[in-house]
Amino acid sequence: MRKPSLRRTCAALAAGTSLALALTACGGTTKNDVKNDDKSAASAGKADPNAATRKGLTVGFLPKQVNNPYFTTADKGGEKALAELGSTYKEVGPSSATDTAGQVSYVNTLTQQQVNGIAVSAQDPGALCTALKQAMSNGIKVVTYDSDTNPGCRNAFVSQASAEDLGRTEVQLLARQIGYKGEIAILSAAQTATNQNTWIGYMKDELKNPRYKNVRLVTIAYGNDDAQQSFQQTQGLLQEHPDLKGIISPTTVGIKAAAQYLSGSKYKGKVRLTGLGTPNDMRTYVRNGTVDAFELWDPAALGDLAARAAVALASGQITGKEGESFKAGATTYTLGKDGVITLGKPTVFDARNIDRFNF
Ligand code: RAM
Repeated sequence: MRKPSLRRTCAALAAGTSLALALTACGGTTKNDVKNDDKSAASAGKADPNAATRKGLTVGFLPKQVNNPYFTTADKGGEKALAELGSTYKEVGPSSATDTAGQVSYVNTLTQQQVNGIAVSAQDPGALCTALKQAMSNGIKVVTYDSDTNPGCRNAFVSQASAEDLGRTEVQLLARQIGYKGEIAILSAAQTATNQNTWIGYMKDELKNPRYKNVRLVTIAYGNDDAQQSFQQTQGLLQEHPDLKGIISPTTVGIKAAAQYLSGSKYKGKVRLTGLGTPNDMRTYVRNGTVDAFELWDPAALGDLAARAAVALASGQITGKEGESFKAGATTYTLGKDGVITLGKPTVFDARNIDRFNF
């Protein structure tokens, strides 16, 4: 019997398995072979902070959700940075924040297209791991931004702010608004979202402090970063917990929907709401007294940093190890534990400063 030719075997593999797997099995077409002909630090696995910034790269942005204004702003920041660096931006992604299979297939497509870098906000920490490892083994540099995967499944994580600060300050903001007394609830995004779950972990820890002895977290609801589901979840929270005094929604989609619900209900101004929102989404609700204060970072600056980190990785200036540094615009960033790069401190918005911001 004749042995199948390598080409035919590979064609069959490509048709029957994920293309990323086929790429690895069928050497000769992988990015490693095509592009790793340089002797840069990137291919040697050692960072060279003085390596030249490579141009002509392609970085694919894969947000949790493409039709979420927060990600539109973040990814525009990435696009602008890549244009400045002489590289190319592309964006792919699902329209639902609970489509982990969709995110996996977008990673596989980017791998197949042999992009140089992927910047991804993970809907689920574990679901993307195999596909991202496949991308990395094909020479693609992977940064997570906004929402991380497991540290072994990417080169670096570009974090919006300290997760601990975000979790604790949201509890502090709400507790102050309800006079440190009463039932509170959390309206989160997807149940699997790494970023929200990390922040919620710190919120629970903050609540252990005796100063919150009269504050009780009664439940966590999930609106899946869907406006309608988040609105209905808010309505459900108030029906089930008529004594509720406050809600924390650590998602731009959730806080907007909760504010919309509260402002049209008898709870307006009585049930306090804080969390993470964009000033443009929340302006109406701050002006009409539904919301006192909430916080966020600049999403465009997060996208900008994700793009620059991907290019620094592809240029060999960093490899993802703790202690390495790279320049992003005028600022030098140093990688922390597990390859975490932190953008900075979030801004708290209230009636006094909200009109100074436009995003
Ligand atoms: C939503 C998403 C995103 C989160 C922001 C605060 O847009 O869940 O991941 O960082 O809210």
